Amino acid sequence: MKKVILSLSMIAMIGLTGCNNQEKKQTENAAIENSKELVIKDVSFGVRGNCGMCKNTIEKAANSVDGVTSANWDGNKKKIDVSFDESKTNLMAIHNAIAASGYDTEKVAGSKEAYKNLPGCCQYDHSMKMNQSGENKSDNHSGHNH
Ligand SMILES: [Cu+2]
Repeated sequence: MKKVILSLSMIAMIGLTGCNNQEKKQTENAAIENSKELVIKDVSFGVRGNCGMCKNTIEKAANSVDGVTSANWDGNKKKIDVSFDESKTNLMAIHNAIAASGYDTEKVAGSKEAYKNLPGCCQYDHSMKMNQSGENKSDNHSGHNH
């Protein structure tokens, strides 16, 4: 009986130490995806854009890549979360597809031709900051981790 209580409290402790739960969540999601016997990889990277129409265009471009299972562009953070089957495509193919639709990504500059054909409201500022997640920067919560 003591042993059971001991191991239970250990499990509880392991659970509580996960304060940095963002990363943990992602690995949990990946584990769920993997159980479908697909090699699904989750990535996110910066993509410039303005509005809901941009969101449609960007996500459509990403989804047009064979092997992409989901794409979600965040207009506030200027970044996209993409899940894709690693056996079917790769990260650069997704960058290239989005760039071809006229949008700058972190790695590939958007097609100028496609950009010219975007609606006026979508002609985003090329100096716009991308990927404003604060994930890899100290985001002024200096001193405490959460
Ligand atoms: Cu737009």
